[in-house]
Amino acid sequence: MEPTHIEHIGIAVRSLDEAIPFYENVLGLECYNIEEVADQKVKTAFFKLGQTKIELLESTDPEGPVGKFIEKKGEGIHHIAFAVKDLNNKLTEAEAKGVRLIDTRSRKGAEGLDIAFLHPKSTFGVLTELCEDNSEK
Ligand code: CMX
Repeated sequence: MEPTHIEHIGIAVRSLDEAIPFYENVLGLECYNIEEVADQKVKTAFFKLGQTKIELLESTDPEGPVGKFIEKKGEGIHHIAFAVKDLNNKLTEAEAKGVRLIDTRSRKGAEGLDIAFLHPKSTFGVLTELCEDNSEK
């Protein structure tokens, strides 16, 4: 895969309004973007720290992936996203190595990135996202 860096860490929260002040007022980070990803049934808030972002995820539907996660496990780390190049080829490689894919091809995610998820049951319990920034290509 040869990821270049951790693109972001996704954290499931019940309420962006309640969680954002911790990141801004305690950690001193700045929320630079709030975006709803209707497709994923979430509202997201982003903070930047070096090359890595923190993505807070509030569910907009109890039947969506984050709604179900919070119902089952409560708030906490939901996924880790690695930045890769040639995302679709990396998915093919991962599948050939026996990894279970959630997305067999990349799709559009928050911040205009191309994204795809690997199933936590084949990544040792951590929902793993691969992403690629093709916005300047
Ligand atoms: N991390 C680790 N394990 C997780 C998980 C997560 N985030 N979400 C679910 N699981 C576990 C469940 O606990 C369950 O384990 P057990 O069988 O041991 O109980 C297993 O995975 C299957 O869970 P499930 O409830 O049967 O299946 P779901 O319908 O909840 O689907 C998943 C799980 C990962 C396939 C689904 O959430 C998914 O497709 N996620 C990818 C998309 C996504 O998460 N989008 C939100 C973020 C979008 C963004 O970043 O913009």
